[in-house]
Amino acid sequence: MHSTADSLIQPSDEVAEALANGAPVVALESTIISHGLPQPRNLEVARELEEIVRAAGAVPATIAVLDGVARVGLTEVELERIATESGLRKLGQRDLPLASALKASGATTVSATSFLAARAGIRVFATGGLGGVHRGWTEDQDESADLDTLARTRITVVCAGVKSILDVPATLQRLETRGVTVAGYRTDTFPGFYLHSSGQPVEWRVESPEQAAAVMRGQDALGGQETAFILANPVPADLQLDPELHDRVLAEALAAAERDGVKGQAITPFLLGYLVRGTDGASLEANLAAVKGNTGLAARIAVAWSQR
Ligand code: PSU
Ligand code: MN
Repeated sequence: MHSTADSLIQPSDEVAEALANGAPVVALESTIISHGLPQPRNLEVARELEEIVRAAGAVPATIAVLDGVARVGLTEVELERIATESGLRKLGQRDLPLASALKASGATTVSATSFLAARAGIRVFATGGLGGVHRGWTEDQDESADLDTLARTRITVVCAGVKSILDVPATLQRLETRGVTVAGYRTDTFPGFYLHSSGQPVEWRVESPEQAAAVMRGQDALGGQETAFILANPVPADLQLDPELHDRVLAEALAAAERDGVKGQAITPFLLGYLVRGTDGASLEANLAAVKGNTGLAARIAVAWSQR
């Protein structure tokens, strides 16, 4: 028997119906729930993000792989599994065939979520901060697969920039080289994830969900390589992490990672976890404020997109 994409990628009834009717849908990733946020807050947040999408008149589609099947839109029980099951894998796009074949379960990163969302027919996706080029790249060549997927996937990702644990200028450079469309949402500086600004300029600025939808229409009308549209939406300045505290604890976290030899898939959760503890939870609040803001904006964009 052959498995088809249809049996490997399963939208929930609600998501399938919304897509069939051209109703607005917003994809949400699950790695932030399983690996990016501490329990039990992660489950509350997972529910809250779905509520934010619904309040804006769109349907949430949290994506994860359960027992080998990529689920697009989770039930309450499935959301709980992602938030509480121990040993859940962190799946990038390249891991999906393995997870399917071996009937594994895992949370999906930005790369896997973008891929699956696009395959399912979802155009708008909200997350916290993208992966990118890690500091020390010259030694480890650690560049998140997020960038590569976004260079060849037609999806709009609303994010608070890229994670500030990364080499932000190098990441922006890679996005430019790979031809990914990037704009700031009502800002001229690229956001800094926990921080309102990374200090790096962003050359384009979009002022409204309707403008974002127009950019998406432009992508489709122009054709060519199916690239993503990254809309970088800063955490409000009054909800950001104190920049001095951020810089100090991040320096400690990077030193600890180096000392403990943390690398590869483990480095992002390690650094994010260190920041949460080292800032007494302040980084968590800034992270959540960013994700919630992005989710609301993504929902408004999905609504504008559905009215085309
Ligand atoms: N944004 C957050 N928290 C996270 C992540 C993003 O606010 O935990 C996750 C995303 O799933 C992203 C992943 O794709 O971290 C990047 O991991 P890596 O650097 O190993 O590619
Ligand atoms: Mn990596």
